[in-house]
Amino acid sequence: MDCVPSIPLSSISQLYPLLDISAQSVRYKSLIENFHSIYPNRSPKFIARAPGRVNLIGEHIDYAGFGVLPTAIGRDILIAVEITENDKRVRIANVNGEKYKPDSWNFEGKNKIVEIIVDVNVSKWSNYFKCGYKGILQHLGIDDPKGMYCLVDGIVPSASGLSSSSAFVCCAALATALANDVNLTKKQITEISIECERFAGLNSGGMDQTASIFSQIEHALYIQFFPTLTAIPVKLPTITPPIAFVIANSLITSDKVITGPIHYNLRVVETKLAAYDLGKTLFGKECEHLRQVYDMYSQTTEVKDSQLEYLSNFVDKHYTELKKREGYSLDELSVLLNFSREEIEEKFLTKFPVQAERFHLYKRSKHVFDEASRVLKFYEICQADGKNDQEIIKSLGELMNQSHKSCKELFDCSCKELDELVKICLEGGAIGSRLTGAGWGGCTVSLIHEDQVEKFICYVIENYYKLRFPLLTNGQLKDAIFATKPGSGAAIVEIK
Ligand code: NG1
Ligand code: MG
Repeated sequence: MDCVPSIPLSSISQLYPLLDISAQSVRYKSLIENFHSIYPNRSPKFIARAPGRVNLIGEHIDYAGFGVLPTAIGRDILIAVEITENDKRVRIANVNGEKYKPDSWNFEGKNKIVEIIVDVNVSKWSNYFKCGYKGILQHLGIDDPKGMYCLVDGIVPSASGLSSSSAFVCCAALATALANDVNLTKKQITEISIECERFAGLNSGGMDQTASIFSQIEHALYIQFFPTLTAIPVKLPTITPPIAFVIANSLITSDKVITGPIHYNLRVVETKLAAYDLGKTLFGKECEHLRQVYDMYSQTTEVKDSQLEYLSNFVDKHYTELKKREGYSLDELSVLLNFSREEIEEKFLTKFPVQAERFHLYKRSKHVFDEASRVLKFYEICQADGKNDQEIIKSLGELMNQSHKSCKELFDCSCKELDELVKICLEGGAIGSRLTGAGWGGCTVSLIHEDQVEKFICYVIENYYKLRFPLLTNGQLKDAIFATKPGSGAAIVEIK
């Protein structure tokens, strides 16, 4: 079920609510002024906006096919756009022109669309725009696109697990669709954005793009990928005192496109290898991802509640019996899966480059089943009425803590600074704290009573930032640690 009605994009005010920009009107105004000075005699026709997200729970399980629970944050990407009929050139500039240099390219015919290439080896900021642009043109077979003048203003911290990349891809897709006057539903825009962000070299799941497009103010989003993409808004529990989420950046940057072969893309492959092994072992069938293993198992049992737990226990038993809790070399995998080394490379390791000495099937699959089960519990707690407030917040916090432990110990996607930051956050009064996003650096998210946010932030500044990054200015500190409320998803601002 698509829980948002399929309205054509032309009904933009229904699909992408026209923003109340009063809170940020200075930023919008200055974007327009900047536009005029960068592109003299031109005026933007609209501003597309797409937010970053913070994942509350459900890490590294979207690409394994399991549901996740993020929420949009207030920090977003804006793209001011003017359209021209005179040529098919795209010009893109950034308000932070020092750091992000202008770029432009020509559309040279439908068959050459692949050449609007996103060169993975050159880590260029405009690549993400090209992903969204190329995705829309390719998907719709547009061979006569409009020319575009674009100016970008992004305030989602980059390389920190808050999804600046997906916000940018979604925003570019939205801007391109609108500039070319095409009718697309939210679900279509999301699916195209998911698909086309992979042009940038990461075999990513779909959580970030869905959160950026579908989020609703004051709600988290329960996103499922099977049997089809759905996004259900989830009201977070209203308790006394109210709860808040604080994002704290470890300030260790992790550029996943660069480290993809040893981190992100490798994890995707490890979960797929585990799915293949478990599918064969349990049902004699080839499974593509762990969700498929779960679905097959569901069909064989009446017990609906504890299926993930069963599978989690099964991987314990299975890899203990095989004496393979510590992973497989390529040669050992070839024995396990009954493929030659070449077949394994061909089937699992070529689509996106991967480098590894050992492949951890046990630890990754165990994390995925346990984390999927934590997401369901988190979602259920949010929906349950009448529970004692203290009990609710304690259970949510506990699930977040377990999630971090599992990311650290089973999924190996934390780092020492993130672990230290989580520890400090808990000492500073957080009820739950965990890394958010892909990890290996980037941000943590902490659950906290709203009335303690200020004290909490001071504690973390004293004990993390002042010690590790003593030279940070107050402005930089405000960017590094801040409270966030579930914000709204992508939107369009018409400029009259
Ligand atoms: P971040 O860290 O925000 O880029 C990435 C993936 C998600 C998800 C998380 C881990 C992309 C675009 N996003 O998020 O799909 O797998 O890691 O849960 O690669
Ligand atoms: Mg990203």
